[in-house]
Amino acid sequence: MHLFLQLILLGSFISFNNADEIDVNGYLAYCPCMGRFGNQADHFLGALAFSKALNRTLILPPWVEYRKGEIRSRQVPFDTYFQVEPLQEYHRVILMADFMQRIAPQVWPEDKRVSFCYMERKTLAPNKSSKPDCHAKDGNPFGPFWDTYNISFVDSVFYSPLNFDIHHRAMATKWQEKFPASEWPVIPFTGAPASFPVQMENRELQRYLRWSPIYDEMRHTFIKNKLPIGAFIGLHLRNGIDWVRACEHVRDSQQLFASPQCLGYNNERGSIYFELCLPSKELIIRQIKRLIKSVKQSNPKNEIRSIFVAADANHMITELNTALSRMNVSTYRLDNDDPHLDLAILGMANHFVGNCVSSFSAFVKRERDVKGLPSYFWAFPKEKERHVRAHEEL
Ligand code: GFB
Repeated sequence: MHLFLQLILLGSFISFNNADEIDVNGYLAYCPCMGRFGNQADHFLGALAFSKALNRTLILPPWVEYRKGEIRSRQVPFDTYFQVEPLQEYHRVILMADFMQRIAPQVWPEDKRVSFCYMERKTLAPNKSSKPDCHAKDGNPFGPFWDTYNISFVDSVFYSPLNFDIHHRAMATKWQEKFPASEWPVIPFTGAPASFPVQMENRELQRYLRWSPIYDEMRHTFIKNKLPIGAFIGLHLRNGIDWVRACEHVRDSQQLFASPQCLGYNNERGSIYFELCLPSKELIIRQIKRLIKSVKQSNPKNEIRSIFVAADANHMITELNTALSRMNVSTYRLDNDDPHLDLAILGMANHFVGNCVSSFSAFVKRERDVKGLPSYFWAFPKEKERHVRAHEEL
């Protein structure tokens, strides 16, 4: 009898000699193969919700990172940035390295490793077999990701027409019926079993993503040692060349990337416009000055003393310092590029202004929503509309 089936007959969880527990409800693995951190984080929340709905343990993938000049992606263990325990309050999870070392040898023999994709993916290698396949390891980051754990696949499954929207149409039951754990102890997806941007229903799962002790400590140290005592505003400026190019798509879209976070998932709060994606320097300075003044009025005992800027290209330090010198507010940034520390600090600011279109900003917004901290977006609502509304209110 298949080992996994035997385990199911014995009970839901089986303890082995070394007390490793096998989840007879099965496991779910995936490659965070699309985009950089913000995209992967959106996908992670969806994958977490999906694995809970299917009642399978989620194998926590490493974060996939790209370094300049390197042709293969780097895989950074999940717990470098986030704690594992808080996630367990929501659902069963296990680090991928732990799963491969302790569980895989018992439930996932090499000749049973079958990759899952929606439909056939074309191979990048011209000489490979023409049999329909997921080609789960073709290209970067796909190959380097699975290679990190010495995983190869012997076959493929196409799961079309099933999808990942477990909030509708009894989707989880359909997955369970079609791919029972007794037959499929591990489902390894070629990409994330989730949508981008994150589904509205899954946004609040952010509460289970808590910074690792090292990042938590680094952010506290930065705020304590580098920023003046008093309230600070965190800014996210997304203005690198990739972003400038991406913003050209605004013209022919209703939404772009993370924009539902301010426009609403059904454009309830309007359609996208250019400044929402790429605000001008003048608009940024205008909006910051307005925010500093409004905090001074609403909270005179805790005035803004400094600005912390996170950016992928231009931090605008000189421009901001010049513009804000009369208000006695100074501007700071990290000495060395560290996107995760940027995010962690932005999560603690008294106020935050982010880019509505960016999934990097979206991460901060969700973390702050969970904590009840205020956030705003560049150029939102549209300046003209705001003036009209202010006029109407007079
Ligand atoms: O995180 P991400 O998917 O956000 O990708 P967007 C942007 C990456 O740029 C981050 C760097 O993961 C960081 O590596 N980056 C952005 C930053 N902002 C900062 C910052 O403030 N500080 C630091 N240190 N690094 C979209 C993608 O990026 O960009 C799309 O979602 C597409 O897939 C598009 O590639 C052009 O959502 O902002």
